[in-house]
Amino acid sequence: MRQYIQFSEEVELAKQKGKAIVALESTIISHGMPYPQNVEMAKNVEQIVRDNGGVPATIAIMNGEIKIGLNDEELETLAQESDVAKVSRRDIAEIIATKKIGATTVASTMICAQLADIKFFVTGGIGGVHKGAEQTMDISADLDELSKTKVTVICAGAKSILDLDKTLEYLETKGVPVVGYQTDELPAFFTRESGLKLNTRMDDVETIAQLAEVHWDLGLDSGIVVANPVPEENQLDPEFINDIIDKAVKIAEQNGIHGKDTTPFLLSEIVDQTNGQSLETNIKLVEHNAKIGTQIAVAFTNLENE
Ligand code: PSU
Ligand code: MN
Repeated sequence: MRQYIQFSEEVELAKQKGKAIVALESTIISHGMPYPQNVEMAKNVEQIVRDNGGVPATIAIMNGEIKIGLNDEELETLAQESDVAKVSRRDIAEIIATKKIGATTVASTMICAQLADIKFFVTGGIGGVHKGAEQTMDISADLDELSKTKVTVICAGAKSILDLDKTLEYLETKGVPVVGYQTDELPAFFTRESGLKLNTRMDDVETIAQLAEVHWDLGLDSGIVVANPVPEENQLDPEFINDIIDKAVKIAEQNGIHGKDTTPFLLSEIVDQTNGQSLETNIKLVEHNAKIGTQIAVAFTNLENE
């Protein structure tokens, strides 16, 4: 078989040394945030992973290869170029075969991480069941991926651009553990609470690492979601942001936005409508996820070496 995976030097070295590697996605860079905040965020988050004892592996598709770990030039390309494809499971083969540039979503980053034997992945928010899914059938491929790919995803829950209730129901049906980190509720990305109680709460990173070890030891071959609420001082007022989200959802409907364009459209509409306030919160929560996610990955590596 052809070789499809290309490790950066930093990640290659980390693999040899058995260090905790943390995967990071690139759709958040290319389609989730504006330039130049997107590339600044990407670099900061990588540094936070290093500062917490891990090694960052930002993932993207370039030159017919899956890149595990990117250099500054590659990050800039993803942040600036307008023709970067948004790559989910469906698109991986096409973008590799045609040698286009692709930014990976949660679903495809999980796939690439598993191929590269990386078990922990930090992002902002996961995709989910969209509002009105009864009509549109718009359910993110992220959820199905979580049901069958062995990667723990550390996020700040999911945005209330989604139907969070149905998103949790879907994950329950698929047998995906959703762990609240120091919270009883599913965090709603910009806000710490959604009103939706979680089945599982854990207050320290070691216990989460143990859960992951047991889950995978037993051959329960799914992903795991760790929901880590945005820090108190960075959260937005729920009424303020939910109002804006509702408007954004309506505008998307009126403009016939659908398929893979929906989430990026809503994200950029929300940044505009909040005059960038949502962007600041978004960056802070990813940074916080990087810290906690790396601590979990390091705890897991320590367990493996016991
Ligand atoms: N949610 C966010 N920010 C993001 C995304 C989701 O708050 O950047 C991105 C992630 O890459 C996620 C993708 O995997 O959007 C989901 O897209 P869709 O809803 O089309 O599956
Ligand atoms: Mn969708």
